[in-house]
Amino acid sequence: VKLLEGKNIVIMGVANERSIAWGIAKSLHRAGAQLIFTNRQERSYKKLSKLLEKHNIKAKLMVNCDVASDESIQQAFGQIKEEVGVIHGVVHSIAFANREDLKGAFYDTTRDGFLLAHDISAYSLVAVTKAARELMTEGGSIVTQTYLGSERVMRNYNVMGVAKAALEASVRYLAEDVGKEGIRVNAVSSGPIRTLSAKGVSGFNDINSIIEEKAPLRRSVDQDQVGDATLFFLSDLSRGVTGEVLHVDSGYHIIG
Ligand code: 0WD
Repeated sequence: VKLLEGKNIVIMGVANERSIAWGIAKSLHRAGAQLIFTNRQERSYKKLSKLLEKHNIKAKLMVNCDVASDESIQQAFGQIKEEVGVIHGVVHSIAFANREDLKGAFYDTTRDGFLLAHDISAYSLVAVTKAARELMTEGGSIVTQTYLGSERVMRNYNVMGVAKAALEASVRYLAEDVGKEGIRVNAVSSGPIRTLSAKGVSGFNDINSIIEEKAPLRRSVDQDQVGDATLFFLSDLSRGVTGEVLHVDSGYHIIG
């Protein structure tokens, strides 16, 4: 069965082949979805175009969107409405913090660094949900990407852990807002994966080897596993689930 046949899904946050959003794109494509991509940078747009060509995937639409700007979000979803019409899902796979805020003491985080991390990594989901719901006239599903640093202190993750806590709480409040419209909002909490963003977190490679040693499944997580879990949330299989955070981390979070 093709779980997403005839569904229009917006994917935000493919920077390159390693991006979690790219693993998700492949899963959704296999499930028959029509994909709409948003990119912030010209560089990401070029990389994505090459990736799509290489994997023989045709995007329904590619639009520019910088979630730091309300105007850019408005414009992106306006263009999607004009060219595609109804959408059934959004994948939010976006986060940012200054590199100097991802090491050392959390109390050294500057006011600006704190606000920036929360703006791009948490508020963006709120703004995107507001814009996307208008196009979800047949109901829909919104899925974001979070990390265990929201629940526990992970060394160096610092301000991003606090932003992810805000993101997860936002998932719950948004789920309540849009539930009556038949729209669900959920998060996947992935184990560490080597991506461009992960490189910004000091000592990231050590976390990865701890997963391989301590997690019940004794192996690290990859983009395809996150892709399939995200597919579950976007499909009807999860129709009874909203406001949830699903750990796709080889079970690491249950270990004391
Ligand atoms: O271990 C990991 N890699 C984990 C990542 C574990 C658990 C969760 N996550 C989360 C991240 O926190 C993030 O929310 O998954 C999401 C995706 O992360 P990723 O796949 O690791 O990161 P990456 O491949 O670097 O993509 C991040 C993208 C940016 O790439 P570019 O080069 O275009 O800046 O986030 C997007 C962007 O595509 N992004 C923005 N998009 C729109 N507007 C913005 C922005 N202002 N800032 C960053």
